[in-house]
Amino acid sequence: MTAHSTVGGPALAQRRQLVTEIPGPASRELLDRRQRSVARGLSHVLPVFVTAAGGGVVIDADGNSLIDLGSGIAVTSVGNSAELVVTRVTEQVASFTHTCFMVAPYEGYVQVCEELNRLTPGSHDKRSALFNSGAEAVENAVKIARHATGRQAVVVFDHAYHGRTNLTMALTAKNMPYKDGFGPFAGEVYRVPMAYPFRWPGGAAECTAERALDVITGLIHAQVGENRVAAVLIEPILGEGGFIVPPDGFLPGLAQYCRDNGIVFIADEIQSGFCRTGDWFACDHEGVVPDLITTAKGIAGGLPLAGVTGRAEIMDSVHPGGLGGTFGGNPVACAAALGSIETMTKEDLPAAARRIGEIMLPRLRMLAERNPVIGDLRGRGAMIAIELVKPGTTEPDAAAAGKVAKACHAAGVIVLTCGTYGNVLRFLPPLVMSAELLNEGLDVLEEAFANL
Ligand code: PLZ
Repeated sequence: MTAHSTVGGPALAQRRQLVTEIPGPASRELLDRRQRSVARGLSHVLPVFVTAAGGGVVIDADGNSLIDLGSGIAVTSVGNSAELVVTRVTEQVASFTHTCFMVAPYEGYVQVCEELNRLTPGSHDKRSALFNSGAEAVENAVKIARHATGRQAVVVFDHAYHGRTNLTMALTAKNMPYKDGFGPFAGEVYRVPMAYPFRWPGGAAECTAERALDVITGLIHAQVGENRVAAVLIEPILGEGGFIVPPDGFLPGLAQYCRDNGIVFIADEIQSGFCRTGDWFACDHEGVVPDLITTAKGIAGGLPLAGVTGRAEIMDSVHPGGLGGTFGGNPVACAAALGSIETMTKEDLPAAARRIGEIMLPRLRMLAERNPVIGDLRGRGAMIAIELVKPGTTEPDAAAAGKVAKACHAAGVIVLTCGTYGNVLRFLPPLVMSAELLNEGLDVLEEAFANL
């Protein structure tokens, strides 16, 4: 990618440039208006207001150009305002904006479903349904699994994140800020331990697929009953929970357990999907074929769209009219998805994600060697994180993560935190980001650690 590429966005110079402090006067004025008009429950990571974004940079109201290592939480994988997204959306918005697929259907919806059926793991007969948000997709996956099995229980994991609606709050593990004071939550949700190597009792070496599966299946047997379980729902690499990568063999073993017990295995690939981890889907890494898969975020280059894709017999167990919504699979969002998928294919973004990982991992490894506050480095492709702890322990150090993130923001690099304890720094660059820009972002990160 050249310095002024149009791939992944308008011809914005792909560079970091600060012309004011962060936030500058224009952003400060907008922050003030925001405070007086927007509900307090909505927080923000960065104190700047955006006026443009393209490729791997975000421009703020004061003209600062920031390096984006967050992609709007794993959404703009094809870059902001990617060329094919812009052309397809522009054409679509000029021809028609909405009919409601349940009223009068259109080809774009069908095309997106065809693409989802083709790209998601497994060559079996599939069907898809489209929705507006990740949470809505997860809710519908659970509805479908319950309908197909005639069972009610749903098994989820420690550190899981699945959304903020009532059912998905119940599926999400972390109380603050997602659940506190928002109950009562939906029933028939059972939580089991996650195969989290860094925090496994006895240490990472003890965290084998076999042991973790023993614990989990034992709990399901004792506390729920296999025959009552409609679905096991898991993020193949946990996102909000801290970019937790389970040991090899864990996901295949879990999928096999589900097959053996008539349980629908649902992979929530809302954060890990669409090229992010170096494959089209994180499940592909070990050849895992979920029964249902939820997608959103990266699917449509920033427009709101989500999907549930799965085995035809499970998806089609639902009666006509049992699924839907006014806006789900909106034609403009579908056009954006088709533009995104075409970009991912043409630019080979799974390979781009692997290249990003190959740049980040060795540099972060060296950073971890110099900084004992980094207790763990993990992830795959362009979904990489470091977990910060009190040196020599596993005690989370959220304050250090916050300080490093703040220092990066002040220096013009967008980084995000995550994790149940808020002590994980995660990196999710747009997959079209140039090596130079990525390396500059990492320089700033290293400086932030040096000043910690
Ligand atoms: N499943 C795996 O990562 C969204 C949440 C940001 P929606 N993650 C970002 C926040 O604080 O609200 C997510 C996810 C996984 C489901 C969801 C939910 O997707 O599109 O935010 O509803």
